[in-house]
Amino acid sequence: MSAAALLCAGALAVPGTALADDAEPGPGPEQITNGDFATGTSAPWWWTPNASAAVSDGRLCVEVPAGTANAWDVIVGQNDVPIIAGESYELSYTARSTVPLTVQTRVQEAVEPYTTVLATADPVGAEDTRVTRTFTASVDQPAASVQLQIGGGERATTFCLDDVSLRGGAEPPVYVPDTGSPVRVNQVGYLPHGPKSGTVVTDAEAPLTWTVRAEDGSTAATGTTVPRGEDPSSRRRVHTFDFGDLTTAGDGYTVEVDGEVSEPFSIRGDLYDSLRSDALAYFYHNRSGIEIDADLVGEQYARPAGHIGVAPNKGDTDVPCRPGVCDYRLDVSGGWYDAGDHGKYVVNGGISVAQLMATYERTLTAPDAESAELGDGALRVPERDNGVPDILDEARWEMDFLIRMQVPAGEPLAGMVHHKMHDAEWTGLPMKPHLDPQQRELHPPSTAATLNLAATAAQCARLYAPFDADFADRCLRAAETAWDAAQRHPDVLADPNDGIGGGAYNDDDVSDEFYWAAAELFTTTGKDTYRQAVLSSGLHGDADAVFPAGGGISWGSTAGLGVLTLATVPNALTANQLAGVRAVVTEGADRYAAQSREQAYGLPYAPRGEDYVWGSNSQVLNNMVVLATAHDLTGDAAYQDAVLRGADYLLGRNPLNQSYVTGYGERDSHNQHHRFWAHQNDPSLPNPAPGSLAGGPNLTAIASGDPVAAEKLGGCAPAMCYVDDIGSWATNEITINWNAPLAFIASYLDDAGEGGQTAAARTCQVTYSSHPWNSGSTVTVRVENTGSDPVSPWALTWLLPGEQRLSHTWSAEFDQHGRTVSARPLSWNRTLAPGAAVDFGFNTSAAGSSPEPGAFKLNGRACSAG
Ligand code: 9MR
Repeated sequence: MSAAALLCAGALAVPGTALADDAEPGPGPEQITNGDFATGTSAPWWWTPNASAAVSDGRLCVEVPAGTANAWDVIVGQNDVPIIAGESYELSYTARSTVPLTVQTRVQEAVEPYTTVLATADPVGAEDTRVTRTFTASVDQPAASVQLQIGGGERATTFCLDDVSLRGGAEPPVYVPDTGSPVRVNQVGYLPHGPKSGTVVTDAEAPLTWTVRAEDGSTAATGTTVPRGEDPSSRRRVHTFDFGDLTTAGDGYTVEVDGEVSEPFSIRGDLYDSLRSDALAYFYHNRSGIEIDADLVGEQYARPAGHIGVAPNKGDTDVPCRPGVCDYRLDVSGGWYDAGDHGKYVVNGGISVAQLMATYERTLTAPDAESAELGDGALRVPERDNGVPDILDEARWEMDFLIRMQVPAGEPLAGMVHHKMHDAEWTGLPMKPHLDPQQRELHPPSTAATLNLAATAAQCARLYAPFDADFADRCLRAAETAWDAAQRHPDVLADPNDGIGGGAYNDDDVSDEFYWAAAELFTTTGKDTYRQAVLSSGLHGDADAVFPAGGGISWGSTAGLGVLTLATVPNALTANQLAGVRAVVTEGADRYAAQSREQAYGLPYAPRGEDYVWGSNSQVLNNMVVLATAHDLTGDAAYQDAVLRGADYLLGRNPLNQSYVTGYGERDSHNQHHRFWAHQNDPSLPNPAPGSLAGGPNLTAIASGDPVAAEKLGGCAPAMCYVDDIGSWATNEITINWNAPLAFIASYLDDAGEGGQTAAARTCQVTYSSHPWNSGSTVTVRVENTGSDPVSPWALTWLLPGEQRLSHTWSAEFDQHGRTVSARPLSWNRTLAPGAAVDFGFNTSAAGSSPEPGAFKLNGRACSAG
C-alpha cells in the first residue's frame, strides 16, 4: 500500500447515518479473510455483476459503471462474517477512487430484511483514504455481510481497496473435522491376493485385538494390532493391523478394534473394474468444444458444448493473444478444461495426455495389462466403434488441441507453443462452460509448453500409426518442429505473475522437459540427435533427481515420464543403457515402497517435513505409477503391495477417514471445486461425476488465499489440511493431471485383480521361434486358444524387440507399424476354436531376438509363452 493521504474518519459521526458509535474495541480477533489481497487473489470478496474487479499491485480494484441510481447498485463485499450481539468491533479499510465518492459502509444481514449493525457514509478521495469505524453489535448475525456500497455516481470510476479489517468479537471457532470411526480401512476394499492393512487412532500403549466381521456378523479373522507411536502426518498416536491372510471374497466386511467399527468394505478381484472406466470418463466430461451427451453420461451430467464461439462465449475458435503478445488469432478449440476453471494449459494438458497414452501403451508392453477394457466400444466416448481404442480417441481430443497451440510458421517464435489460454478474468462459481462470457486470450509461448508438445506428439506418432497414419505423421511433424524451436529458444520461461483469470503454471527449470521430449522422440524415431540429448542430460541415470523422496513426477517435473517410457517401450538403447534406465525405475520404486512400509497409513509418499504439496493425492498416485511400472518390469510383488497400500490411503485409510474419489467409499469427496459440478452452491447442478479425484491435503492452502482453508485449517496436521468444501480450491479442486494418474493406476489395479490377467487366467499361448536366415531371420508363430470360448475373428498383436521389417509372410494377413505387428486370419482360419491352434510366419530384414512373451495379445488379452 502506498500511504499518500490518509484521512481518518475515525468515530466521527457523519450526518444522515446511524449506528456508528464510539465504542472502544480491544484489538480482538480478525474476522475478515484476505483483507490485504497479498496473495494476488480476490476470494472470498464478491462484487455486483455490473462491475468488474481484479487484484493488481496487492489491491482489489473495481471498475464502477456510470449512471447507476443508488449506492447499493454497485457493491463490493464479503459474506459469512460472524457478528455477536453486545461485542464491540472496529471496521477499517483503505480506499481511493479516481472520481471521489462517498462509500456507504455497511455491516448487515446478507438477505432481507438487511438489518444493519453498522451504516456510515464515508468520503473517499482520489488518494488513499483510510476509513475507520467502530460499533457495538445490537444483534447476533452469524453470517453478516460487510459491504462497501459505491454506486449512484454519474461518472464511471475505478475504486481500489486494500487493508480491510474487522476486529473484535469472538475468536473464530476452531474447526474440528468429523473423522468418523478411528478404525481406518480402504472403504472400497481389498484384492483377495493383496495385502490388507488398516490403521486405528488410539492412545492405547499395548496391542489391541482386532476382529474382521463378515456381513452376517460372524468373525472372519482376528489378531492383535501393532502400536506405531505418533504418526507425524496426523500428529495422533496410532496402531496398525494386518489381515492379509483373509482371502475369502465378500462384501460388507468391517473391522472392529476396542469397540470401534470401521466403514464397510469388500474383498473382491473385480474391485477396480468401474474405477478404471469412471476415472477415464472424467476426461470426456471435461471436454471443451463438444456437447456432453446424455446418452453417454446421463441427463444430470449432459451440457451444451462450451467455448465454440456461441454467445455469451467469446471463443475458443478465434482467440487473440493478450495485448502485446502477438497479432494473430488461433483456433484453439477442443481439449479438456484444466480443472474447476475453464483454462486450458499446455504444460498440464501435456502430462495428462501423456499419462492417458501411457495407460494404453502399457497394454502393449506389460505382461499383465489388458487392452480390451480400454478398446473400441469399451469406454464412454462419442467415437465408439470407429476402429480405434477408445482411450486413444479420448487422448486425441487433447492432442489436437495441443497441436493447435503451436505458433504458426512465418510468425515470430514459429514452432514454439503458447503456454496457455484462458479467461481474461476469473469467473465465479457456478458457471457452465457455455455461459462463460469472458474474453479468452493466448498467453506467450514458453520452452516448457513447447517441449510438452514435442514429448506428447512424439508419443502420439508411434501410438496412432496403426490406426491413422496421417494423424501420426502430423504428430511427428509437430513434435520435431517443437523440438527444433525449443533448441533455438531454450530458456523462454512462463511469467510467475501471469495468474489472473487462470493459473500461472510457471516453471523455472526445463531440463526435465528437455529430457522427457528427447526420450519420447528417441523412442519413436531412434534418431541419433535424440539419443545424444537423452544420454548427455544431467538427469540421465540419476534416480535421486528423477524420483526423489518427496515424489518425482508432476506437471513441473517430467523427467520421470521419459524414464518410464525408455524403461518399458522398445527402443534403440543398448542392453546396458536399458538396464541403467530400468535401475532408475527400481531405485525410485524401492524408495517409495520403503516409505509405504514405514508409514502408519501405508502411503508411498513422504515429503520432507511432511510438507504435502498442492494436489498431494496426485503425488501419491504418481509414485504409485513408478511402483506399478517397477512391478510390470520385475514382477516383484513388493512393488504391487505398495501400489495397493497407496490405493488404501486414497480410498479411506488416512487421518481424515476420507475417500478422495467421488462415488467410491462411504465417506467420499463430493464437493470438489468445479464450476459445473457445483451442487454445493446450486442444488440443480450435479456433484462431481464418480471417479473424480480431489487434490488432497496440503500446507500451502492457507497461505495461498483459499478462503475455506484460511478459515478452517489453521494449525492442521499435514495430512489433515483438507476439507471437502467447494470453496476450498487449494485442497479440493479436481484437475486433468490428477485424474490422469488415477486412470493409469485404476487400470493397473483392475488388471491386478480378477479383471486383469493373472498368468493362470490366460486363455491363449504363443510359441514364437526365430531362426537366422541370411542377414535376417525366419519366424514361425503358433497361437493356441487355451480358453473355453472360440475367438473369431482372431487378431494377434505384439511388439518387435528391435528394428526388424517384415518381408515375406505366410498363412495370415500382417500389418506392421513401427514395432507394432498384428496378424489376422485369412478366410480359412478365421475362427480359433477352444483347444485349436493356428500357425503362421514371416521373414524379417534384420536378425532379432524374440519379443517377451507378455507382449503378445490375442484380441487384446495377454497370452502365455509356449
Ligand atoms: O496444480 C497446480 C499446483 O501445482 C500449483 O501449486 C497451484 C498454484 O500455482 O496451481 C495448481 O494448478 C491450478 C491452476 O493454477 C489453475 N487451475 C486449477 C489448478 C489446480 O488447482
